[in-house]
Amino acid sequence: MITLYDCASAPNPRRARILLAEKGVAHETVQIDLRAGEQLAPAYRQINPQCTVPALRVVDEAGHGLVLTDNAAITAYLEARYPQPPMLGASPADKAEIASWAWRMEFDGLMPIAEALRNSSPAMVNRALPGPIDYAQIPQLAERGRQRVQRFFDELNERLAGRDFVAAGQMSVADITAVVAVDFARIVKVKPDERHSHLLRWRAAMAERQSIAA
Ligand SMILES: N[C@@H](CCC(=O)N[C@@H](CS)C(=O)NCC(=O)O)C(=O)O
Repeated sequence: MITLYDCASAPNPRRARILLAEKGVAHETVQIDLRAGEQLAPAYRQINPQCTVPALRVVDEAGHGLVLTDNAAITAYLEARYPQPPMLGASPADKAEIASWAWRMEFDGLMPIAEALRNSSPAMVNRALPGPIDYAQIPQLAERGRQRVQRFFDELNERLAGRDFVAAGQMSVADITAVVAVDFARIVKVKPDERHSHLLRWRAAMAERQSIAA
């Protein structure tokens, strides 16, 4: 049995949700209310001491369980156990290209959005980083984050000129992270505009996929 600890409004669990849907993996979902601080409460801490979502609990027929506490582990596990369709690439070169672009989508996309949001939102005072430790906001990081998100949109748009997918000519975790970042950027008021025609074409094609539309 597979259980996803999720939060419907948060970007990182959405990455795991899309991956599970792309691979057609049956699972149960438990919502963790991040706004109410449920991730920090003792019950969830026991499941994931890092106090973050997503987490994936897997229990085999013999009752042996494991808990995967971040997207990297969830992706590695699901790709190994459900190889089709491959989301990390098939050939060595494709795997390398996808790994490189997936990291860029995370580092240049998701992270600056998180920096911009977490260092400015009144609801996140002292919660500038996820996890069990409280960290104070640094307003300059919010400003830098917003600049980097704008740059991310420009770079992603350039990358998608003449391409249907971010990497290796196939749907992959690089597209998943990119879609999640582009959509979540709204929270810091950065949106693609008419200058981002390649990005908008790609996003419209992604919307046709049930995993993304859900
Ligand atoms: N490395 C983790 C990061 C997960 C993460 O940062 N999740 C956020 C939600 S998008 C979270 O749990 N935040 C809890 C908090 O803000 O206290 C992953 O990719 O799975």
